Amino acid sequence: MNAGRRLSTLGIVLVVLGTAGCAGGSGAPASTSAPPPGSSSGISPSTGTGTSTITIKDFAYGDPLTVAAGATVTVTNMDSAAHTVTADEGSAFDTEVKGGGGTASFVAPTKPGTYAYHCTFHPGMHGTLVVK
Ligand SMILES: [Cu+2]
Repeated sequence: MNAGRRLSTLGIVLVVLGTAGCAGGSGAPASTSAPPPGSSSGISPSTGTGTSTITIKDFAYGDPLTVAAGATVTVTNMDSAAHTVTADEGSAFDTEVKGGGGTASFVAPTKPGTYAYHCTFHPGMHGTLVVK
């Protein structure tokens, strides 16, 4: 009898968990957004792991992006104006991205480090690419 009660309690808990998992959506904090399998625990920037994409919007690059050495980084430009992703130092990378949803890609440096970059058209635009 006790066992039966325990099982039914477990069932309710599972149902509740399942409902909560499926109900994510409009503005929920989504504390349980399942990370992709194999992603290492530890520092996980808000930009997320796995996708190496810089989205330019409102003349801003968004949060710093962390990528693996030599990874291909895709840049999407949601502004109407064209932008570039140009490394501040040397010629680590330099890509122009046309406006209106244009995309471009570049290969991240193979040397780990933090790379600041900017837009050659708009000197006020700055971003950070972290290579590890
Ligand atoms: Cu720009």
